[in-house]
Amino acid sequence: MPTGEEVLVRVEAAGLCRSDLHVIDSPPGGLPYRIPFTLGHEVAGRVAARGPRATGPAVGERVVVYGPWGCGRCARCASGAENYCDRRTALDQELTGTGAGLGRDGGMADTLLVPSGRLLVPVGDLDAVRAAPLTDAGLTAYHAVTAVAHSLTDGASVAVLGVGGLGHLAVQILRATTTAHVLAVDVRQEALALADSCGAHFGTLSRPDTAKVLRARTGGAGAAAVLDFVGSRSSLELAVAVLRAGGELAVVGSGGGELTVRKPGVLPPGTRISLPFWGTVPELEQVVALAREGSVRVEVERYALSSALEAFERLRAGAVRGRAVVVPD
Ligand code: FEH
Ligand code: ZN
Ligand code: ZN
Repeated sequence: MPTGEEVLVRVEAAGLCRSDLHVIDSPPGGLPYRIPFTLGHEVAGRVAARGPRATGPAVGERVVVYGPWGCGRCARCASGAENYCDRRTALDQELTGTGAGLGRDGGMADTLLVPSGRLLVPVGDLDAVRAAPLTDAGLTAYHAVTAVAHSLTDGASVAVLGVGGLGHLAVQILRATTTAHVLAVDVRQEALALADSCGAHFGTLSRPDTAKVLRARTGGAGAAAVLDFVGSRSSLELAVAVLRAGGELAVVGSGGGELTVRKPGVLPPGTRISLPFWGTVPELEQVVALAREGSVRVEVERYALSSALEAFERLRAGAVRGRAVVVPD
């Protein structure tokens, strides 16, 4: 039973993420976490019980769980930016783990014990299977769009590299919150079809001439911003080739690619680079609001929790359309 500020959530859905595969594939001692722990950092459910000092949503309320659990006390956490908690990067490593399902027991289970009600966002009547991905895929995409949004004025173009679990939501968030011309790139034709259904203005397969094709779509100046949800060598090379001078590059994907930052070098003058990580509680509230108003809709593949390994293999093979979500049996 929950004690103090803790809240027990009965899990209704948990999304799968490539970061889960990194955890699964890590060699012994390769994780900054004590093992074993339960996976699942993208969770929706219903408040089942609250500790005596708990705050936030009441018992019975339907919620999503903010995944990056910080110390709750530093300046970053006080502003809701627990994704950038000062104690997570501090040498003393005061925190145990990154959050739910990442060093702490997560939501690929029947229940999830959450340290505080400050980490819960009410979702009203949003379907849990479509709400869970808002906490990671949706929130990370929203945070990345926010990082570059100031450059997306006056019909500027933005390139979205990778239209998977995060990219398809980024397209919708861009269409709902900016006037940017959205250019989508992926290696799969079905992903481009998804980008089109999400509102992308243009989509193209990744080919040797993609930079030229995209630059032509921008009238030659290049994309004011590039959101790279792949982060591979080839996606970063494409990003550099299509960026407008004075543009914004947000590298979100952990695809192992590298970029040399040097002057003079491959990056256009004035380029600003960000490495956005997850998002903040206020941003999660914004993403939930966009979903509740119908501006953002997660494309999901639903699996029983007992079929999670099958879902992970489809994710590993790049075969998932949108986001894979498991539901307790
Ligand atoms: C979690 C932990 C570490 C790196 C990246 C992630 C993302 O899946 C969170 O969105
Ligand atoms: Zn994740
Ligand atoms: Zn903190």
